[in-house]
Amino acid sequence: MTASLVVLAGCTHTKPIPLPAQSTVPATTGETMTGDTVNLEVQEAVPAGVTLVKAQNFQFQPREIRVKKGEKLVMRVQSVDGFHDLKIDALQVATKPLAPGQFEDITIPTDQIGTFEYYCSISNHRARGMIGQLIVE
Ligand SMILES: [Cu+2]
Repeated sequence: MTASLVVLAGCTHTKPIPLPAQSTVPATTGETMTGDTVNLEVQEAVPAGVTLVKAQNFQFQPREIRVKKGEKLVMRVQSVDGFHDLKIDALQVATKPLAPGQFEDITIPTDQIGTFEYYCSISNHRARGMIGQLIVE
């Protein structure tokens, strides 16, 4: 009995001063976070200097890319749905076949002025509209 009283006494001695019942700090926790500000951006950030080219059934986005001669051009070819690739025969560049969601960065030589067709070489995709133009000017 005596021992417990001593312990309680010790406790009360070191007990922190209770906060006043009326706190002046507004209780905002949870109150200002109810708005639905969910970021629906699904795309990964494309690094600066990289041109995103989306490949889907059955088109490329964009269908036309213009660059100045000698300008650095890296195309990030990303499949949105289905299997696709991107080839430019005249410049001897190509990606591997890309599964949905996959991408590949390819560096395009731009030392030649001209219009170069890019296309998807998978199945009959080219005939179905998977073509675009790279214009180096
Ligand atoms: Cu394709």
